[in-house]
Amino acid sequence: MPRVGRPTLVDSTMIVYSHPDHRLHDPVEPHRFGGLLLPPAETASRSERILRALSDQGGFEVRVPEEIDENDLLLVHEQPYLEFLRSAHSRWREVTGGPADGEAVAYIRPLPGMPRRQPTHVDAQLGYYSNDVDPILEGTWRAALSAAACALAAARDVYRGEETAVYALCRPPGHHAGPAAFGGYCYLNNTALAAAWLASQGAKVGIVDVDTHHGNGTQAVFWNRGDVLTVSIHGDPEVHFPFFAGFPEETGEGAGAGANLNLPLPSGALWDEYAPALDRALSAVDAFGADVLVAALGVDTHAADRVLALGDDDYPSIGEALMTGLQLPSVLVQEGGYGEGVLESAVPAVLAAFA
Ligand code: Q9C
Ligand code: ZN
Repeated sequence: MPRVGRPTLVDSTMIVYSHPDHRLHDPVEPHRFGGLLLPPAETASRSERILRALSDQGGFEVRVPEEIDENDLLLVHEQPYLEFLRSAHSRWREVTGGPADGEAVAYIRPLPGMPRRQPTHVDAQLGYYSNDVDPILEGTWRAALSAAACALAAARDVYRGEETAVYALCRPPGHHAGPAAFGGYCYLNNTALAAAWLASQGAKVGIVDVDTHHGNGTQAVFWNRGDVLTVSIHGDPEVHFPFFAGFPEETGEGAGAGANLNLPLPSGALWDEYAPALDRALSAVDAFGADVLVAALGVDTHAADRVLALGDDDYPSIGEALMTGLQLPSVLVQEGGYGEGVLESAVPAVLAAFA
């Protein structure tokens, strides 16, 4: 069995990958969600908030990842989707006369139940390649590439055994992006890319997704694969985004049969319900025999983000459980977390357990 390297030297600082290009994706247009017109929640300030909090806590070394090899994206995503993402904004401008700072958003989708013809018009492609109302900005592609580069750099460092745990401060986030779809603020699936790259090196990978929303994109990517275990703990999809996936009966198919575990929790769940789910997740990774952990580290489980209701004090316990519960080399990939004070307190708290 291939071994992911284990460092022999203990060092006290944790490497953080962050890329300034994330700022190129900073949507401003409000969108309608269930009757409410809301400003975007997933904005560039999120990374700045996290970086400030890490610098206040100390013990982190922030690095810019090297440029991505775009062929690595094919480990997870389909080529036509990548070409769409790269060209969508400029083609949208040509067709609509929209401004450079305009936000291209889907308004039409294929009628369900009919075979899908691959469309050529950019307005049709926006609906064909998404399941949500997320915008594509002029800089979305470069920002998404920069996030993917962070995740891949973190995976490489951990694989080489130079580090036990590396944090990829990815934004935009990734776990709702499928092989050929964006949604839920996600364009390229950073978590899946880190895991697929590690698997391509022969590692057995366990993904634990602790974002408060089901990791539907990640589940889709590995649905038929037996070399990557996907586990997600999240708010009940009967009443929470992404609604159409995240139920316990979804366990994978083909070679991936039994390699997907969904652990939904009731709305407003507290630590007393969360902790047993986390234990089950870690037992599954252990039973799978993973060589390496990829954690999809959303901190929107916090009460302020209004799906589950964890508190500030629970995040050191999440870090501790992931670290001591598994004792695996770990790639920690930032996903969601939005509310006032949530990122600032929860992210450093989880990382402290690994640092
Ligand atoms: N009330 C991530 O956490 N929901 N994505 C919008 C607003 C979209 C979450 C509804 C939630 C997407 C990465
Ligand atoms: Zn989330």
